[in-house]
Amino acid sequence: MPRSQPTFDLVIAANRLPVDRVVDEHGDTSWRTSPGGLVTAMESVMRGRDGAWVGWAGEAGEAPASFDQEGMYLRPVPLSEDEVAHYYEGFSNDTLWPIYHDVIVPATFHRFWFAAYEAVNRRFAEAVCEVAARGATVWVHDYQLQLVPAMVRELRPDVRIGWFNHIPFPAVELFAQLPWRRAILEGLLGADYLGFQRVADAQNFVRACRQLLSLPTKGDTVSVSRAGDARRVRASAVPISIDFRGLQELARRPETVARAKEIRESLGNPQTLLLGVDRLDYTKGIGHRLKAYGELLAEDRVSPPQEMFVQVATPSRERVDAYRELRIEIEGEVGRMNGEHSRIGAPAVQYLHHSYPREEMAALYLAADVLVVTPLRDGMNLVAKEYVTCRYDEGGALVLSEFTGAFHELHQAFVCNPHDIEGVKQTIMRAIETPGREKRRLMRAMRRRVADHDVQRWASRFLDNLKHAPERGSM
Ligand code: GDG
Repeated sequence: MPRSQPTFDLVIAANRLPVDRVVDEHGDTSWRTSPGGLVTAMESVMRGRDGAWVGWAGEAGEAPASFDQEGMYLRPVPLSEDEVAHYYEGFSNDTLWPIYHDVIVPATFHRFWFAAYEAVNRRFAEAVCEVAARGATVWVHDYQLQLVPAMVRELRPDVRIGWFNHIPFPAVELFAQLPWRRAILEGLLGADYLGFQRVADAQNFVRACRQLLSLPTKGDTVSVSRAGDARRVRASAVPISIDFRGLQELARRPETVARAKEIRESLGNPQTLLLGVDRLDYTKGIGHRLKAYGELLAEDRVSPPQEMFVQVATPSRERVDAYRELRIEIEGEVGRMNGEHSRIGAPAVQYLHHSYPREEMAALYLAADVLVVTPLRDGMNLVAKEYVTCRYDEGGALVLSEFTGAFHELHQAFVCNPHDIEGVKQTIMRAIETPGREKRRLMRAMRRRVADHDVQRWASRFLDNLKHAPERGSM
């Protein structure tokens, strides 16, 4: 007899489940919770309530059966190899990602990619409905699942639906390029509440509904009326954050402090250690940063071993052409810079194309005098917030692009426009040369901001906004 399907009051839907499969030396597999802010935030909101998470387990083919992990019910959604290529690498990462990041690289459009996106979104919606209890709260995440809200509403008008966008929402002129713009807006309007990183993102969404769907809008709400279903959908900013207390605790551990010291020693105890940490993504402005630093090296304003630059570029989306090309370009540039400016034992740029454990990331943040964050467009940029969190010693300086969501919160950063190479050079030099006392004052203020606005607060704000979203028929 099959057991009846358990149902839950809170259902999260995100492209990935928050677990990775691990295989031990005997070939036995188990699941390890992937560390990350989203999981921490969800743990905090799920405490004391029944929660389920619907998502892909990360490997193409059949999905494992649903299972419990650390108090959460995980419901894997299967994706075939073709779906990984078309829904995920194709439509999500080669169509939507460039459009939503101001077309830094051209977007690719394929009708069969969208067909896969639709099919996979439907599968997610069905899985959500299967595990959602009557009247449940459903929280859908990110650009991969924009059709899910309307699909869930269709199947389950009893549940309350929220969606949060981790990346920017583009200006209507760019969004309008999408041949499937109507389907996407209608998909999102299935939600009761839509959360964005910045006020401008929410406004872009509302404007798109007005201009492309001719829907009435007022302030931050869009009015939808469809066959007797009249509703208002609210779109507003709820900037994401990180687990301040958890990460700070990690940074304070004696092992982390010792490792930070060791990192500095292994680099010859430079006067200034500059650090970049990014997924290897064209949105992150790694090339612009290297160009600026290369010119500072050429002008002898910085030189190894006094100044050392470490760039961690975490491997990302390696099967998408634009990412392959980016890797070739960045590695060519690093090679050139090292050829011209390195000394024996003191490279101009230490480039690391690796992924590191959290402990090592915390030690790197603690070791770095200047963190350089120069995206051309970024929803938030958690790396900036992680850096200030780790600096319990109030040391360090943050160079931050004005095109990140974090710029709207971390007002005491050394701000730059990454397109203005001369400006980036000056900002880096200011971050190096500003006296320590002044930098400590700036760091203290940024730390206060992140401590007060941590990921737990973000999650409860989102759920609160969802709970208080306009009721149906409240036109
Ligand atoms: C999207 C949006 C938004 C990186 N390398 C390693 C590692 N990381 C961790 C960082 C940080 C996370 O990955 C990256 O987060 P970001 O916010 O910087 O950027 P995206 O990956 O593009 O994230 C972004 C975010 O969603 C959340 O809403 O802020 O705008 O694009 O946490 O620490 N972690 C470990 N090893 C690595 O090598 N352990």
